[in-house]
Amino acid sequence: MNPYAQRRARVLAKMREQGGGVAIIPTAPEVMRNADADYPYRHDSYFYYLTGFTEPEATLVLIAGATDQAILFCREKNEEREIWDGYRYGPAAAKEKFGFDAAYAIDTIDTELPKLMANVNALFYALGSSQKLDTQIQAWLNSVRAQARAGISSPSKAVDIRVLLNDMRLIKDEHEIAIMQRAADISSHAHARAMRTSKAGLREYHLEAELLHEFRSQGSQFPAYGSIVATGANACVLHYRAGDAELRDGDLVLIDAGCELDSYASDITRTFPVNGKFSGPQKALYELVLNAQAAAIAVTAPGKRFTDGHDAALKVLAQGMLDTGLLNKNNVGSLDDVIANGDYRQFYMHRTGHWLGMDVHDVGDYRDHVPEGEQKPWRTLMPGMVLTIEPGIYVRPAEGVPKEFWNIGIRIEDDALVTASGCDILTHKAPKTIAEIEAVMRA
Ligand SMILES: [Mn+2]
Repeated sequence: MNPYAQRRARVLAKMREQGGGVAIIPTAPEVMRNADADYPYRHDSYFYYLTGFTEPEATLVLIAGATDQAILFCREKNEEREIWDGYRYGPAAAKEKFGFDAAYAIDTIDTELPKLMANVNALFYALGSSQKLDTQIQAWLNSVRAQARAGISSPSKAVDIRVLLNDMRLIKDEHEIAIMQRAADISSHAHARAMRTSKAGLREYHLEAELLHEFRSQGSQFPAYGSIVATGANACVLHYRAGDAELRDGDLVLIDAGCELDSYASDITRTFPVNGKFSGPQKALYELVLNAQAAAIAVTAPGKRFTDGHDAALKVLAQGMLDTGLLNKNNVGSLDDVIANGDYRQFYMHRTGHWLGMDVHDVGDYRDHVPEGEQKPWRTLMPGMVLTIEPGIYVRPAEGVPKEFWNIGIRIEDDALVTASGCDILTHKAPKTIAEIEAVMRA
């Protein structure tokens, strides 16, 4: 069975546990950028997870009734449109190729869906996720209700299907892990390529171009998110995009970039010196962030909590802030005080990771599921979860902060797959230690 059909079978089983019903999962709309030009099309992640189908204007319907059924609504074959826009499967070929029980033209959905919703207990869909879907569902429900006097009943309950799907998507299967490993490899090579290209006088966009070249030439369809290429003081702007600032001798460059491959994201940050050689102060803070990351990686293992990594990294970073004089002991007190009072936030203001998958900030609860009313503890890590581990330090000029550290911004980010005994760093091919980075940049 193909992985998508396997996942559909699992969703259907979960729907059955809740009394059965009909699930409706549309793909994403096409979005116009300007005039006649669309944004590059990206299908909906939930839809793709259950179909592997990448055409726009499609909807998956799953029926957990007397028998299980998976039905695709998609665009009809259309010779005229295919000349302009390219191949379409059409319902017949899509049914065969993707293993659906039935497939219909998307144009017939308004007449077909009310039939499929007749005498069904529950509707499963992404409640309130899209105005269009809400409006469609209202219309379909009304046409089922219109047949009440003919003895046809309409669904009486709605369940947010994302609750089922998010839990499934949080644990990656082998098919997904293989793709994520390839995405991580491509992004790792892209970072190494940017390091090798770097030299004073180039601009941030030159390095961005190197990243894009590597992504695309290795088969990635898109960057998974807007690439950050930030040199000098720009590295202290957390969501800075690659701009046109000049790379200057003696400055660092922070690159946060990853490709999307076959619908799966990778997410890597590396920080390196423009000229290939770390200065003393840069080295001091770099080692600190690297040690913080190692502490987080060490507690990324099954049975640990999602926040254990953040707590471990934070402890190392906060101690380092005291040791380097970024924070003045006389003002802020001990390590425990710094953590309790949040003084570290002057230099470390984000969390240490997030789930990663089809979406770069992937779905999945960050809290464990517990009975209603109980305090929800942070999520317990399990094999198959993938998360980023990305501590950093950002020093904006300020009174009392040693000048040698001003405008240094460093983040080190890897993608970790939780395994049976610990974690695998999927992005291990991206040079990371000072020795590795300096060696790559010397070559
Ligand atoms: Mn990230």
